[in-house]
Amino acid sequence: MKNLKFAVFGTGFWSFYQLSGWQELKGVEPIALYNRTRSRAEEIARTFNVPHVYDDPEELLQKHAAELAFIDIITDVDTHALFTQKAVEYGLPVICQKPMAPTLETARQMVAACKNAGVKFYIHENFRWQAPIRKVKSILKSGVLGKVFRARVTFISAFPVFQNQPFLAELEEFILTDIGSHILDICRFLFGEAQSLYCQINRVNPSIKGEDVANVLLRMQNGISCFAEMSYASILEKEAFPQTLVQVEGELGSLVLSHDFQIKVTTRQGTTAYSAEPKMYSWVDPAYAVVHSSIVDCNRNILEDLRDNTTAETTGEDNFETVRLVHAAYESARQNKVINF
Ligand code: 89Y
Repeated sequence: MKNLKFAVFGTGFWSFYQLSGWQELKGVEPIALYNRTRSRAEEIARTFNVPHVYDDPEELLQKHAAELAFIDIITDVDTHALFTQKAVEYGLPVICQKPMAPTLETARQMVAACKNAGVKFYIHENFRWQAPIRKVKSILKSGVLGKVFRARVTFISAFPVFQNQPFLAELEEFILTDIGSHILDICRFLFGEAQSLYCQINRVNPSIKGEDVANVLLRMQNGISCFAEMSYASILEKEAFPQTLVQVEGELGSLVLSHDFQIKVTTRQGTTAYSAEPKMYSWVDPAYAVVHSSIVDCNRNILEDLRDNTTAETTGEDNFETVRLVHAAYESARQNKVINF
């Protein structure tokens, strides 16, 4: 089987983990890196043995497009549309980090541009690929809880996230785009599409620009009432970062995903406990373990689609529905109104 060669655009904080994730998979090979600051790209190229480095994206594409199977965009959100457009011009499948775009309209244009050009478009949305979230999904699918009527998806933390990713402090729209993109995607993944939502936001930390607390109450099309709560301002006895905690109530029982990947399912017959630990690769930063580990599973799913047209879960078209929820949440918070879809 021939290796699929790819180029990476952007060699910031996440690129080390994204490239480490690719290294766990067979048949895929990074051959060129682009970064605005060349020295940083050279550093990453040395770490991963990538032969070509550029600080001009056009030059990279002119020299290598013919041998590339896809490009992987790991830049900040502001350049996602630009580089996706470049991929479209060169007819190359493209993977883009979340959040897809800074506005809903830009996201819509990106999805349409790829569709019209027949270019495969994926979003690297990895939270739904986390081991405990997959386990919750399989328990829900088993039907043991009966008809689900209520859920709570929680990401509450005081982790100093701005140390590793300082640009997050500069975002006018912070937690809903950064974490809401993941959490609302998990809500869709577990409980289906939303029919309406209502959102309230707060900014607690005075040294950042955007909101760091968000509460989103969704009514799903199947009637489930789903509360998604997020915070980077909550100092709790047990810091959970970067874990998502989940509680689900159904007519026959309940499920709780609590700290350290422990899941308990309770029915009238009693409680069953499961553990859903992430796979600990050698390169995983323990502070981000469950997230880093899920990069491999997300990449594998996309790779299968690139090779065999299997339909990846996190296509641009699918993720557009998550982007829609994020921006509807801002709209709801601005207007203090329920948004119906
Ligand atoms: O950027 C975010 C992400 O995608 O996962 C956690 C994070 O690094 C900080 O909120």
